[in-house]
Amino acid sequence: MSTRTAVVTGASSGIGEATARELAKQGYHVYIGARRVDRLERLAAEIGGTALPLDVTDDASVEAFAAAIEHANVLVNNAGGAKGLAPVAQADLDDWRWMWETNVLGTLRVTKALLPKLIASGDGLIVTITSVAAFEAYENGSGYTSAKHAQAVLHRTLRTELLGQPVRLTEIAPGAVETEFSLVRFGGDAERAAKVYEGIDNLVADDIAEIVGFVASRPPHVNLDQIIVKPRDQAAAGRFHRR
Ligand code: NJP
Repeated sequence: MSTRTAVVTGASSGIGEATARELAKQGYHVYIGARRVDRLERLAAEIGGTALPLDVTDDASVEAFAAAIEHANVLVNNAGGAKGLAPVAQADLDDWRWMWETNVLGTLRVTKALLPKLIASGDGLIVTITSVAAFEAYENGSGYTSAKHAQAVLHRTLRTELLGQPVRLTEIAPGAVETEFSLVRFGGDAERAAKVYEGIDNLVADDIAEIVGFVASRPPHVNLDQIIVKPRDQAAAGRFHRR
């Protein structure tokens, strides 16, 4: 096979959508997965990629997704997000389950399913989009920070387990990126979501996509292990300069 292929999960919006565009621009055939298939189909038509339904929380869905992908050089584990902001004392177990299922077990399911193909490609790359929340704890964020820590440890463990295999592993940990992330976190409350980004020069999805593109375009012996990227206006997970 001469065309290199990339797989991007959560490509129906935000970072995943921008990453699919960037990798297509680099000449990859891109398989894009998410639950909102109508959005994927529009993007696939634009970039000449393949839209596939994917729910990373569902074993059968991940199995069917992986079966539809013949070979894979790049996997971008991007599907994820947060639900709610609550102190541990008032933790909503359903929100926690959503975050762990999506970020942690979702990454596990998809990675496990595609690993044989990534190894067989002879030049594989796994990029996992974690978060500054994978490095820090912040108040009211324990459901998300714990899930992102766990997702990151899964990814970092693979970096050691795959030593000797032709697969690179890169963790990209963004700070604030203006996407649908906060809209999802606050259950569709657009006003509350907008406040998160108010008065800050936020990162945008393309900023992260360009970094994925840079990582993917390094020669096979160059492994960028971890990249933490925040807006200049952000010093830590909950610390911003607002105008
Ligand atoms: O958010 P958003 P981002 N199965 O909401 C998909 C991390 N991050 O681009 O299924 C399959 O625009 C969902 O698709 P759909 C964050 O944790 C962000 O910012 O159609 N896909 C959509 O395409 C996440 O890991 C920020 O609803 C599922 C995508 O995920 C990654 O960046 C900061 C799914 C989410 O797009 C991309 O998020 C940070 C499922 N079950 C880390 N559930 C930030 N934005 O500030 C969701 O530190 N998706």
